[in-house]
Amino acid sequence: MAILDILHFPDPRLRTLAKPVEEVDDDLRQLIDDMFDTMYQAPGIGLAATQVNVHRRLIVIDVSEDQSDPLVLINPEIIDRGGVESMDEGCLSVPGFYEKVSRADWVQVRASGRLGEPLELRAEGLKAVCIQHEIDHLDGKLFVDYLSSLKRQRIRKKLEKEARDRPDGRADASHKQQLI
Ligand code: K1U
Ligand code: ZN
Repeated sequence: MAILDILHFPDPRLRTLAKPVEEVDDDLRQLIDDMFDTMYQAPGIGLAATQVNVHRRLIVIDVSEDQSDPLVLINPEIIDRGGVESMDEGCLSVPGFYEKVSRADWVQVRASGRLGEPLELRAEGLKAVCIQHEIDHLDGKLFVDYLSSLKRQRIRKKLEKEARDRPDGRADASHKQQLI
């Protein structure tokens, strides 16, 4: 079990456009397992590779209450969407802040699964919102980008202060990029 460090807003590495996964191999499956461990421990309902400083198109999700519905999406693409849903969103990269964001209420997604097998699925409600939130991460986008610049600025200032005050100074860690 490995718990990975999660990047925090406004770390510029969160703005990286992730590259497609080219090979689904044991190294990638180890990363997937580590991402699930990290997400469940946080706790959270989703995690994008971008958030753990791996700039490949990979997300993990589990919106169940008992860790019974893990979903791995490699190179996910939304091929259709509809409806409008407005719900409070949080983000493990923006700890402590929850704000309403408007998104599609259902999505049809094409991706590959943990073994590299092709997948197509329709998700609704919280799962659909979470998939959109995680794909945004792969495109370097954060839920705070949907808020007013005033709100975004306030959040940025609070998190910058918290990072400064933290003894490990984690937000100042090296800006080295990690690609597997
Ligand atoms: O991407 C992330 O940072 C994970 C994020 C996903 C998400 C939450 C809400 C709406 C859209 C996307 C989180 O998991 S934040 C934590 C959270 O929502 C939660 C934590 C424990 C139990 C239930 C929810
Ligand atoms: Zn997030």
